[in-house]
Amino acid sequence: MSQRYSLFSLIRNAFSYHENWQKAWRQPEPKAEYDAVIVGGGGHGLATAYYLAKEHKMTNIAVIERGWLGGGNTGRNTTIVRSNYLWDQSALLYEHALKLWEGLSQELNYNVMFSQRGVMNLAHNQHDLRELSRRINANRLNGIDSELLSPQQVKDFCPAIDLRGGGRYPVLGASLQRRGGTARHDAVAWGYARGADAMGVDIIQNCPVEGFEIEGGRVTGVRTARGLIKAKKVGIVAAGHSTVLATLAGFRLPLMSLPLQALVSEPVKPCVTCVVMSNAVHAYISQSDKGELVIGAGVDHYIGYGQRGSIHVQEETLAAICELFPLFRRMRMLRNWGGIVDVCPDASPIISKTPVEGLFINCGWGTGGFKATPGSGNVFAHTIATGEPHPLNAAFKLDRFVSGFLIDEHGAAAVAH
Ligand code: FAD
Ligand code: PYC
Repeated sequence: MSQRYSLFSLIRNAFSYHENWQKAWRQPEPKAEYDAVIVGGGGHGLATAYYLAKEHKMTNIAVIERGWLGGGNTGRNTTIVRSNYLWDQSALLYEHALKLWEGLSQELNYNVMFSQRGVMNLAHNQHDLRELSRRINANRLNGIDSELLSPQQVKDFCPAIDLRGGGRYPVLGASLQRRGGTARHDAVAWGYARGADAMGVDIIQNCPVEGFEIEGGRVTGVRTARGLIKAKKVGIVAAGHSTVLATLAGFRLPLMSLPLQALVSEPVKPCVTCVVMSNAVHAYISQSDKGELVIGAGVDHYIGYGQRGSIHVQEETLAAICELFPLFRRMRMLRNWGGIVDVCPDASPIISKTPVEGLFINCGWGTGGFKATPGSGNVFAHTIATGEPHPLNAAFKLDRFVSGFLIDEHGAAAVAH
């Protein structure tokens, strides 16, 4: 804990009902012009601003958020972090992120509660086993920790599981990434926001971007609900609304915006001490520090911007969870919610220049971008600052959908979509 938040200030603030609690970031009026504007104040946008300021010394910049920081998918996700992706390009990008996660609380001087409790992906049939083995081998060739567990090792690692899987989903094994785990989603947004603000970045909330100023094929600013803001460079990081913003800038993206749901139970004593995911049953589970079971589903298969989904998807997810964890059959669910995930045809992100000079885009993380937050912000900042991709995001260009060099990560995405 920093001196700013010393024990004395905590006690003083507790007795003054937090009246004098120091603000974690300023609420500045937007300037008329910035060197760069980031559209979207989720984790990725805030991380981008942080690394632009820290590593590229670009401090005359702003993050423009239409709602509140982290109010999009950052604050709605189930916080699973891992790097066990199949192809080299993705594995290296997600592993870059995982390494940054490992030092993030220290880097930001803000506890993001990163907990490396291990992530298991279950196999329920021979095909699952072969696919997991292939991915584990690929991970190990990239120096990423990944191991294959027998059913008994699965049971030892997560005693709450019933290996019979209700007869429908017998557990034949699992992959395990021990360095994977969970983090506190809000804290990630707040930590990056506080860090960026301290270096002079303006964070402007309640300010939707409604259009782009483009002159001679080059972006010169953004039109917002609070007026025109000029900018030499603009980065769009607006998960759930990437296609909406691209349309405003005059180009199209190969994305579908789909609802993705999650729900939490009443809190109980610690009983699931790792993350368990299963592609086949379209469900995954972990336990929050408050004790709630955090359960997620696959996507709802229709395009929607409602930030909610269908009841039958929750029912199927819970049925599967009860088959794998019969001891949870009497648990009550507290609440559910949805986010809008922008899914690419190859289940990999786009971190790229766009057809508009000076306009960059970071999108298409689909169901799995939270884990990438630090790495994504880091390489996107490089792309914006230098005008060229970082070696780790060079393969994630928009033109791969023209060249055909797709990076198919449907299996590793591990959430049905
Ligand atoms: P966001 O946090 O959505 O930020 C984008 C911001 O852009 C929003 O705040 C939005 O308000 C803003 N914006 C949009 N339009 C405009 C505009 N016109 N002007 C200004 N601002 C605008 N990933 C994992 O790795 N692990 C998981 O366990 C996981 N679980 C998930 C569970 C659910 C239920 C959901 C919905 C997603 C999950 N994800 C997970 C995916 C993950 O949440 C996202 O990929 C990631 O959070 C995207 O971060 P972001 O910062 O790009 O987006
Ligand atoms: O990408 O690991 C993931 C994930 C888990 C839940 C949703 N996405």
